[in-house]
Amino acid sequence: MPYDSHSADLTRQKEIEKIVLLKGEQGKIHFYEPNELVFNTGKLYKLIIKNESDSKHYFTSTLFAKSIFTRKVQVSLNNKKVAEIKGIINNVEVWPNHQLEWWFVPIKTGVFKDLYCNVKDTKTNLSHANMGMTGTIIIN
Ligand SMILES: [Cu+2]
Repeated sequence: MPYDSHSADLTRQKEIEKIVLLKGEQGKIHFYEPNELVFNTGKLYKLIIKNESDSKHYFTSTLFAKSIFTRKVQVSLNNKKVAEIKGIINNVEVWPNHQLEWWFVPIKTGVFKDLYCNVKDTKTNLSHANMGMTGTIIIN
């Protein structure tokens, strides 16, 4: 129980759900859908990062990670919670046909164009970012 029952805990408000899909095909293309995500400061978000492709992918944005307060990253398997990771998260990696939830509250505004995936494509030897897997995160 909190000592001060009147304190406002921004991480306990009703969450706003957003989904970003990790898509593509080895040797052809890799991308985020959508490749632009918009959030507002002070709101609690549940960002579902879902891999619907045949490769593993990173969701990496250092500027974004520095502009949010992470409540938890939750991992589920067959719709059953199997893990919660708490603390400062800098990036996450998701394997094919799996997903995770990143629960966070944006605390700093900005336009962050450093979202990318640095996994190497097994057929072209290019990074996924070089094949199109980049994006922008906007915090208003
Ligand atoms: Cu990737």
